[in-house]
Amino acid sequence: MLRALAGEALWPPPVWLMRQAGRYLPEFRAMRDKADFMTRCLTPDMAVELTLQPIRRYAMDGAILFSDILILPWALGQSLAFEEGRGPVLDPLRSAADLARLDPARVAEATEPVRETLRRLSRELPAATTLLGFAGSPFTVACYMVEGCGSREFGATREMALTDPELFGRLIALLTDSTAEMLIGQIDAGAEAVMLFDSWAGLLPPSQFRRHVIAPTRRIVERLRTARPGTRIIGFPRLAGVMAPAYARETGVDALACDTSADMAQIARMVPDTLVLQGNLDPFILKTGGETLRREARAIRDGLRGRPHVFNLGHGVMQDTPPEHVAALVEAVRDV
Ligand code: 1CP
Repeated sequence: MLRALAGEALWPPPVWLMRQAGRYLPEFRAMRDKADFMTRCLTPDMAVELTLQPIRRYAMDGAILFSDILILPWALGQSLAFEEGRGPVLDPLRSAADLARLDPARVAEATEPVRETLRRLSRELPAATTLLGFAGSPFTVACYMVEGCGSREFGATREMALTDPELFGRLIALLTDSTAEMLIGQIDAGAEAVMLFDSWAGLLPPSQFRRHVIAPTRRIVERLRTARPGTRIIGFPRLAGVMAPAYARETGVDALACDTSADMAQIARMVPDTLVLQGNLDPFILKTGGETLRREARAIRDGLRGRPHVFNLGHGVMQDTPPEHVAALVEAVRDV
């Protein structure tokens, strides 16, 4: 996978899946009964085990650190809990006073268990398996911080961006710096490539997309390139649509992770040949399985033959996906 991320067109392409460690695996559910989600993220023994589960079963080419994008707000000092059936709940950030309570100086120490997890993983993983670190992008992390929970619209966040651009801009700047620092720490602890998840990028109109998605991502990429040259960076501006090629060109990421809605062949024509594409099978097709799964997976794979590609889904594995469908997908991608 590192060779593909460096721009080599490999055949067959390497494969890993977003949310490959998850509730669809019985061994994941067994661990879930033992400790709450934050404990699982912040206890290296558990996080290592959860990261390795899908590697043992499917020999994926990439192992993504078991953690969450919301560990950063928690490390900055914002309260965070994952409630059953509700997802993440944070103390909403709505004012300059709320912002002033965040403390970037806490992040390095608070995220030490994550780096310990990476150090252990880099010892335990097979050499051919690429260890991936990650973070949320500043805009997506800000969505949860301002809103205080998950949402379809993130109305409070988008309203703050428009009515108090100074405050919102300071939050984005703080997240940009902390994210770059945190990722440098992950790289030093063994992450061989990193992915930036911008799950809510597609909510923004073009002007705001440039300001809150492209510009901060470009700054993070520049910081990583200066501090740790050679690190491969994957960007995932979910639902960015026709803005995705501009995102790829202007941020300087090595790889563009495409969501389910993207026509990969069309995207391929809109970006430089050297840009690596990752994606983008519909997780619903994976869940459904059967001949459609094999046909659709191979259509994506075959359509990108000859250019650098990392096979993945367009979003995370759904929790009620039969584990044998994941095995069938990996087999379909690798069978040439
Ligand atoms: O109890 C549980 O098992 C909690 C479920 C869970 C898991 C397995 C959450 C809560 N996060 C995770 C792991 C996770 N999250 C990973 C680990 C590696 C892997 O892919 O296997 C990663 C990379 C993430 C990233 C993440 N977290 C994103 C970006 C990707 C995406 O899905 O768009 C987002 C938006 C989150 C927030 C989050 N964390 C958890 C939930 C339920 C949510 C979403 C809340 C919402 O609906 O908005």
